[in-house]
Amino acid sequence: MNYLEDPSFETGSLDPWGVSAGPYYDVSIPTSNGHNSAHHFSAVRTTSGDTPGLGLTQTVTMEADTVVLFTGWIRVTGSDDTSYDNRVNLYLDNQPFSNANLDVYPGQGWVQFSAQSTFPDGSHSFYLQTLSFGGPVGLELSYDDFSLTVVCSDSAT
Ligand SMILES: [Ca+2]
Repeated sequence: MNYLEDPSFETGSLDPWGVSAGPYYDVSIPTSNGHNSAHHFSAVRTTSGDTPGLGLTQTVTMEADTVVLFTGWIRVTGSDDTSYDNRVNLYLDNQPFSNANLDVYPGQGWVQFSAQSTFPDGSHSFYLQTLSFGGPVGLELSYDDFSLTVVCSDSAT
């Protein structure tokens, strides 16, 4: 079971994702060139240089204390300069996932990232942040095929 709704953006809508992009990105759901699918999330930079984080959030609800695994795909395009670092961070209720940092650069194509963390039961804010270091106007961050699944339930307590 994937705890995330619309994890592959195939509805063509941003709902139920919350997006924080400020004036720094043009956000859309393109209908082609996703990862193994048509639709994907796209954020194209409207300013150059370092930018505040691009955020995707969604509320998830756990029924018991569980260890969960997140996987997703990111692609950076829009520049021939492969030195522009884009760092992905994952948070739950503002606490970082363990092993949740990934650096992605233009020219790598779709790159998979994953991280594991423990969720207590209840409702939580899942937050995927990308920090873009340097880079020109037009640099595009694409995301697709997110998955948040239970690895094991903590039944010992
Ligand atoms: Ca997709």
